[in-house]
Amino acid sequence: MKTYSIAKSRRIRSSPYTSRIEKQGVTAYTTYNHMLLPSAFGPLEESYYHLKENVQIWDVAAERQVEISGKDSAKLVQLMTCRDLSKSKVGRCYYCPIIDDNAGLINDPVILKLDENRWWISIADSDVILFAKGLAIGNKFDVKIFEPNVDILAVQGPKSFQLMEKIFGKKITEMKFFGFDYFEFSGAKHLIAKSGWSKQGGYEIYVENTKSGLALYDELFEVGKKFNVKPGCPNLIERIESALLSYGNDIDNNDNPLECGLDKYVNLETNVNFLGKEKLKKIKENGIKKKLMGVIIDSKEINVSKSIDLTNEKNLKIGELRSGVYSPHFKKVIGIAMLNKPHFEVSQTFKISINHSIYEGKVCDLPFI
Ligand code: THG
Repeated sequence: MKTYSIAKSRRIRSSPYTSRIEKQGVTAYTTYNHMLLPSAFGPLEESYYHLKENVQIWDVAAERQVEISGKDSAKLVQLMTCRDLSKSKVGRCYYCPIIDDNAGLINDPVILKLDENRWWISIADSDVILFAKGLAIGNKFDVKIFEPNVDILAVQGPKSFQLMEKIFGKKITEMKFFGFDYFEFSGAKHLIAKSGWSKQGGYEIYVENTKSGLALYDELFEVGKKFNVKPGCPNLIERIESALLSYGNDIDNNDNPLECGLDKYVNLETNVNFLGKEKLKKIKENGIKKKLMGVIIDSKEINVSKSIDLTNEKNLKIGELRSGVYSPHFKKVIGIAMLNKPHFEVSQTFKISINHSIYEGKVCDLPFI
């Protein structure tokens, strides 16, 4: 496959860590929230094994924050998500589908409750800030909405706990999954959450003080030497095996959360007010017409840069592949696909054309592992 370099410009923003990761050997970027997001440090498989056994530091500054504060902030945040946040607690993170009036997904962020009247929406790749501002203006809400200078550093992998304990002490190992607290480093307090876009465990450091953050970046690599630390980034193989969804790739505005297996984060029984609630009730009543599923394909290689049709024995389209990668664990290509009714059944078979050859595949449940 021919590859191309990315043309940098002001519109595709760098992060405070860009100069460091470029010295450390980043080999590919994608863009995310109008920002550079590293997508490879050498071969994907090497990084995959390293992540599953050691610890990596990721520049995920592209996971931007939309800060919403003010008297009506809780009302606005709730209006945007179908997850009931009425019992949410300060110091906790919540994975929340954001949907429009038609129940179409706008984003699938992590929402942090910083205070009763102050929230960070840690967004995937779409302009949530514009949607939030439009809703606030239309509803005459008393809120302040802006993108603060927050540049997340993720520390991911099984050795992340020992590494972070060495720097921040025992208290950091006692934090619960999706909890957050504040930890001091080199003259600044940093919000650190036990979260991250891998299933290998770890933390996310929401760096606001860049100077202290860069000192922390260097310290993580210094102290990390004995844990075999390496620079890394969200890993396509690991994230597909773990079924961590990627907005814009696996799911988009033409899908609703029930079609995407996000039922756990859809609360229709309580009396909170959010956009698309009536629509979602109807969808639930009538049943979904398509569903996001896993697929396993009898192939050793794939590059997914657009949807690829899945067809049945009559050559009729039964769904589309949206992400895919060769998995060293399954020794086959695995992927995330949207299957049309009635084909979203486990062990449904299909055909797919990859590089002008036809391969067989089978539908399965998510996550793979
Ligand atoms: N961390 C932060 N911001 C983010 C991401 C992140 N913004 C963009 C993107 N990732 C948002 N998407 C996701 C998708 C999945 C998860 C987090 C963010 C996730 N899910 C867990 C799971 O599926 O097992 C747990 C969810 C739960 O049960 O609450 O972690 O990674 N800051």
